[in-house]
Amino acid sequence: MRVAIVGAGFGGLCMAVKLTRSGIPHVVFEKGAGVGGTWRDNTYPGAGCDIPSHLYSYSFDPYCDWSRRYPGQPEILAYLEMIAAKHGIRPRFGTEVTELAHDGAGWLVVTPGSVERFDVVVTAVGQLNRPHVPDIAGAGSFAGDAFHSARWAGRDLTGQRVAVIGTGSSAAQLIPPVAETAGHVDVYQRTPNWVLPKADAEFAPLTRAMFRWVPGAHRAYRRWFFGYVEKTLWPALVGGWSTDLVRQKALAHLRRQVPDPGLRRALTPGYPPGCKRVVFDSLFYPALTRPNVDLVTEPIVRIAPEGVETPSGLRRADTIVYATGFHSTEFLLPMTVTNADGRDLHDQWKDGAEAYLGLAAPGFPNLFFLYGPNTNLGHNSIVYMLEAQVRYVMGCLDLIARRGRMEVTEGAMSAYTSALNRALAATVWSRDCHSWYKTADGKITNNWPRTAREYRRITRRPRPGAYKFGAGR
Ligand code: N01
Repeated sequence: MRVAIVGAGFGGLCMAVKLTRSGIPHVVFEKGAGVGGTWRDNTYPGAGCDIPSHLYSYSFDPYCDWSRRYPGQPEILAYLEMIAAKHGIRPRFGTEVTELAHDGAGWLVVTPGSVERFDVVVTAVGQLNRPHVPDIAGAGSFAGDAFHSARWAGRDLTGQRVAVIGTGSSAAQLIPPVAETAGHVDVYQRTPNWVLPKADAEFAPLTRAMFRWVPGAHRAYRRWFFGYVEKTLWPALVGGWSTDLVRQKALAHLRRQVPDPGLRRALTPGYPPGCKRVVFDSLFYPALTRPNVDLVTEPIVRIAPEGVETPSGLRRADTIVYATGFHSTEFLLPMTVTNADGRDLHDQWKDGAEAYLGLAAPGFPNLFFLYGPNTNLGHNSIVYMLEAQVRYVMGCLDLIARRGRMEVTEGAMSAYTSALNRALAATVWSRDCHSWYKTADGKITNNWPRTAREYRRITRRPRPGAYKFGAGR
């Protein structure tokens, strides 16, 4: 059996490690020049993770020597590079998969210079991999430098007048360090976010040494933290009993950090916490109170060669940073995926992507998605979800070896979707707010509505009854 993996980020590397350990031949296709996925792409100043460090490495290869409570991008990327080197994973870099097509005998994996057949394909391309740059009138006429937050490429904005469009997690992380050296920063906010404090700090040398050298310390801390996040954050961020506590905590954070009542009002959201992804940050609000930073809440009318226009006039800028998010609901694009009957997966998904357990789609045998539809978490580490998915796919490979090509049935898919939709309808994400969790029509395609532990439980092993098996692989 030969397996193709598309993507060498957290998901693709995890899959490759497990296949390597099992001796299953595989190829990792990676369009970029290195491993790391989102942690290779997002190099803006301040880039880091708002999930505690000790939850952010694989359980089978835990990193115990984190320098901080919340890991920065360079440290996460170094960890993933270490994983690839340690397990001898050598992706084909600079090789973008443009098409997956089943020809009846197997999956043809098409790249600009090659076509190769595999028995099984596992996609691991992430949900936040394609930058979204809004189509603002006049954007092309801007005379300065304009770029997306995920395409920073080492720029230094010292002394410049900077316009940052967007106030999501990326903007909240990059604005504080940029404001320290820029001449002036205008922050264009369309919708305020709920912001919770992030108690980041370097680990004291003794604490760091304990995690590194005391047997079991890291594992015990990780287990405790995981349980804490599941019990407290999950019910709060899906709209459960503790949502009001989050609101109170966020409002207290805002009061503590922003003395000006006018600015505070502008930063206070009008929708329930959790409806959009909560921002965890303790540096964002203080940055907005700096004399060289303005929060602009008026709508952007157009972009002119000299800067950004609002109804009150032109605000000059040398550089525009689009911290405007990603094409999060367009799963797998721009790849085309067709089955042996010529059916296009994106036609099947035209009303919003759906997959059984987020992992498989009817009509598309031996094709598995990591971090697929409805497997994102608003509260816990995605690494945990990815490991559950990889374990499930390994179970599927075992079934394929014994029973032949496998394809999830329409019945299993529709029963799963009905239960998922019922659970999603009860969450705060379905309420009246715009977020990257849902399509323009309001279908929630990204988030998993239950706890991470529950997801792991239901993906413990594939249920053969949910699949039909065909001849050959
Ligand atoms: O993107 P976003 P992000 N005119 O989609 C605004 C993860 N992440 O890159 O809210 C004006 O959240 C948009 O406004 P509105 C994390 O899961 C994790 O910041 O749509 N503004 C919003 O303010 C996060 O949630 C870490 O009204 C426009 C912003 O742009 C996810 O990545 C760190 C606009 C987009 O916010 C995405 O975060 C960083 C327009 N036309 C990111 N279009 C960790 O720590 C969009 N906006 C793990």
